[in-house]
Amino acid sequence: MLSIGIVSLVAVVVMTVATSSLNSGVKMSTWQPLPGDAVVLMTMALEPRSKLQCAFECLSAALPCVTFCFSGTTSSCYLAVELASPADTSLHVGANVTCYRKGPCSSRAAGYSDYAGRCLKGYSDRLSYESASVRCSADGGHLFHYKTLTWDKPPAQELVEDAGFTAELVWVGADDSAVEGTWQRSDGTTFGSTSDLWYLAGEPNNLNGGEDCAALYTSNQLLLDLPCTNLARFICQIDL
Ligand SMILES: [Ca+2]
Ligand SMILES: [Ca+2]
Repeated sequence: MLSIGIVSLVAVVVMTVATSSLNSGVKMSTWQPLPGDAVVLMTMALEPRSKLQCAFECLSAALPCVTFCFSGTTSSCYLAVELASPADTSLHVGANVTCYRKGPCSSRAAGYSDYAGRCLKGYSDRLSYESASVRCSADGGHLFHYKTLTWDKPPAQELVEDAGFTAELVWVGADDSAVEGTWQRSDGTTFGSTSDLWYLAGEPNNLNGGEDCAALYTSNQLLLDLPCTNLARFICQIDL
């Protein structure tokens, strides 16, 4: 049984558009694979290109493109729309074609991508902890809730690589401003100074009695406490 049916409703136009190099910033984490039995309507077939370039073509297409399909064997790229009720599966492009649709994060706020079930965005401007929190709130989110190494370290690693945050400290959402040594996130959850989230044994050290905000060290995805007035890049989270 073929995994994907591609239905030709309009004449398929084979494009010879030169492969664009303008696809920087397009991330596959923005896209979700369609189920294997999904049926889509192919509206345009492009010359072979990479999967990321195919995603870029979908984003920049003049026609409404919410789905693209990509063949891993031929690198063929198809721009498509999903069918609500598939009626005709007469044209199949092969079992090795996978179709992707924009994930839910793309419609929540600009620049957010799906990282394991939550929307994250790395901001490059450097702000104080409070100003960074305000920026995240304006997006309908909050500073990244870094809760467990198992669940949060892999997406953090992926995000800082995508964002190019190399060997620096970026704000995440936790502070001990209310009770020294009790670290609280904006959802009310807390963790202590002996959590394995902290960087080595010496952190948090509340240096000079004035470090109440948590930052992620992007070389190892572990936390340090810093003065909240420091200016740093930051990661915002929108919950799905
Ligand atoms: Ca402190
Ligand atoms: Ca510290």
